[in-house]
Amino acid sequence: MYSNLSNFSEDINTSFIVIFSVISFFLIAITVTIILFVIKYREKKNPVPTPIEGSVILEIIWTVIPLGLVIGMFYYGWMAWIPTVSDAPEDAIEVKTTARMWSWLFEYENGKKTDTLYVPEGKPVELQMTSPDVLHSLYIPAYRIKRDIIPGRVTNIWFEPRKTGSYDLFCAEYCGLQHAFMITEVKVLTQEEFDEWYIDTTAVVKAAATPGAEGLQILRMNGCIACHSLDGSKLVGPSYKGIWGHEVEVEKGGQKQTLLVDAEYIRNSIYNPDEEIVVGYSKGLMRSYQGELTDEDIDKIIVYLESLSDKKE
Ligand SMILES: [Cu+2]
Repeated sequence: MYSNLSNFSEDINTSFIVIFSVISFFLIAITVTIILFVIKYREKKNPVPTPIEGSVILEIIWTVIPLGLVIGMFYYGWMAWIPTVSDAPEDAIEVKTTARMWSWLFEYENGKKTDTLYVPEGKPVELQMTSPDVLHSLYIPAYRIKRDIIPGRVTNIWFEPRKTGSYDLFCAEYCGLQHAFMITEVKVLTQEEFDEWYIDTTAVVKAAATPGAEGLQILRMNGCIACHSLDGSKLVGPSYKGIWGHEVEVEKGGQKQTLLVDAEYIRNSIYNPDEEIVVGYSKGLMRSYQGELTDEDIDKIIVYLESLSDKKE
């Protein structure tokens, strides 16, 4: 039962089993006692109620035993929880983690960026987490860790994966319409596999062999495709498919207008998303990427949009 997937699993599992055992015992014991008393002391057999005297010994027993039990449960919970929020070991791999509506971004010390968390087996990993928009929460159930991510603050969490494989990583704080899209994976590799993956910063260059591949990479890394599909389906925002070079009806300053989807329009939609809203979509759902995406990035995105359209520049 996932007993050794991370350095925290065993202690958290123990505290769960202790607490679950205690409450299960009392659930059964109390239920059985109620049933027995209902039968034994039913009114038909005891028409006249017997007066009950107080009992100091009983009072002490049913105060001291539950007190010991709750302190015991607290002890196991506390001892399992404290290490998860303590400082990571010095040699931990640091990964800058950004949670945003509605995707994840992991940035490594050598500048490598991914939307899946790659880590080596048996090495501590520290996630330094921030959010540019709303509250999120990083949750890796298999590792028994969860921590909130707060806009304007950096919160840390660390763990040491003990076994290679893929495990779910998702947002556990309802953060808006596409909250459920904030699911990705921790991929635990062997040290050799990880080293090989880590030094391979050529991935972007290789992808550039097909037109628009760099643009697609930028869209993925910035979480754009959580809200804008690539296949024409309608999500929170309009799809990227087949828009380039076509006309689109937008609402601008309270009036409907027809605009051409050109470089100007794309740039404005990224920098001032609420200015020209495509009819049928809502305002206020996208933040500006001014200062995050450069003009050069947008040019690369445009090359990709062209590849999704029958119209060329
Ligand atoms: Cu979220």
